[in-house]
Amino acid sequence: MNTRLSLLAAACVLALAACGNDTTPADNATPAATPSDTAPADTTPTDTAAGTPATTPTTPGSDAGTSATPAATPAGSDKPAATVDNCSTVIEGNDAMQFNVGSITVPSSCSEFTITLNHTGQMPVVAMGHNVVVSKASDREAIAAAGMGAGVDGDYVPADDARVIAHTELVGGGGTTSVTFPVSAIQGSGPYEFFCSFPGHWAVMRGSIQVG
Ligand SMILES: [Cu+2]
Repeated sequence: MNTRLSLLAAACVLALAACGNDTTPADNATPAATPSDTAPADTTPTDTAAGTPATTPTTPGSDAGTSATPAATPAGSDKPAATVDNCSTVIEGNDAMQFNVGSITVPSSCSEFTITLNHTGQMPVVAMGHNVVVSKASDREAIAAAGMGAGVDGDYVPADDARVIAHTELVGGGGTTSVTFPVSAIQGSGPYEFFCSFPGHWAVMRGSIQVG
């Protein structure tokens, strides 16, 4: 009898254990399902987040395009237009790696145009040198890449490069430089840009230049 009771007890234990085991996987299944539910939940906010910033830049971009010429939108559209006087303009570069203008409109009545750059900062040319290079917008990146080989002594401008329409010297803080070029050089199929070819600067120190 004792043996049978023991067996019965053992059977009960096994049954309970079996029941317990059945319960445990069921519990495991539930949390397993929760992460699955969470994953799609994560995907949804991601899509929403991606859609939101995409919409946001579009609005300021459209505003910039409305307030300025369409050519100003891709480069320097957040900066004011340069003041032009007597077929020339004076622009500034600073120690914060910025030009003070985002676009230059050259009067069509000018046969030549002069850009003067004042470096209003204090940093040396090797650390924060600025120049002004004029080219087609589509040539900017390639000119800057080739200009790295010219080094600071070569103004970071590739020598004898037909893509370079005009360029000033590279100057450090307190320096001034200028360049004069024929307006006909920027009357072809642009758009054209002015930029600083110092390594890294060309990505942000740039603006549009057009004949208006
Ligand atoms: Cu620069």
